[in-house]
Amino acid sequence: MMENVTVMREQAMQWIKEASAYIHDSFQSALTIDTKSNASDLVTNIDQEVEKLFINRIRVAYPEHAIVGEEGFGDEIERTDGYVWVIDPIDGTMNFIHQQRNFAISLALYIDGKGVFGIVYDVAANDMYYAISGEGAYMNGTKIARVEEGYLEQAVVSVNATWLTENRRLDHEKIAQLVRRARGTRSYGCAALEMMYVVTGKLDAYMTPRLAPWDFAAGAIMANEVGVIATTLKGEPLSILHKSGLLIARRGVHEDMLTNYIVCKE
Ligand code: 2AM
Ligand code: CA
Ligand code: CA
Ligand code: CA
Repeated sequence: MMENVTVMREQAMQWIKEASAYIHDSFQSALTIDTKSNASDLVTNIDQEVEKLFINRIRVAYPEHAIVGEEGFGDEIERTDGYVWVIDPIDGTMNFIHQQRNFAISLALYIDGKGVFGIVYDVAANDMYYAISGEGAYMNGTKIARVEEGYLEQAVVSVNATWLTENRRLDHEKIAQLVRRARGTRSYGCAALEMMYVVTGKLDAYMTPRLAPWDFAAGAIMANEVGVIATTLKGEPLSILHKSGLLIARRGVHEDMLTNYIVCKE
């Protein structure tokens, strides 16, 4: 089984390289841009084509596996039984469109609801992050060190600026207090990469009010391998069946933010 997992992970990385080459080529041609739930919820033809590329590859290699992808070309699942691939073909679509950087491919395999491996690929920087459950996490082939406990006063926290205005889900005045106490704040607009920055110690925490399984499925496996805590904003475990908020942080910072600053209104 372990051998099999390694083969599958290597195969998935090949598909990611293929998808990356396709995305790089797309920089030469015009994008078709549409909106989804609101004016800043964007999708391009490349998001859709890259998702189809992964689904085609997985269907040929593993026809019996389920696939959950953001753009809807995969399967709808209600249970986590068996093999489930969870894919975000382009995480950070707004960055992809406006900046051609700070976006990623996120791909994970779960078996019976448990993370087996997760891969996040920073397409513009050519950084490959992956973890196999129980075997550690790697960045560009080098093992990532365990992330130690920390303190909010020394923490760089990634938050979205919209949180500082009136917010339906969180108490924005508490978030303002958090921002004042932290050493600094950043905002990158790519959930999978922000998770990788916490996993590699470049950020100490990242919080966001609403993500989908394809945003955090790979990152959660990476976090687990280095001792970083990833939960919902209520401190509950993440599930590949449900959308939820996300708080990912090193020990100490996670507990402090959860108990003192994150007051969920719903
Ligand atoms: P996406 O680019 O794949 O949609 C910043 O917006 C981060 O939040 C990105 O990782 C983005 O993923 C994610 N996100 C999740 N749900 C979103 C939504 N409804 N609109 C915009 N971004 C969303
Ligand atoms: Ca999207
Ligand atoms: Ca996403
Ligand atoms: Ca996406």
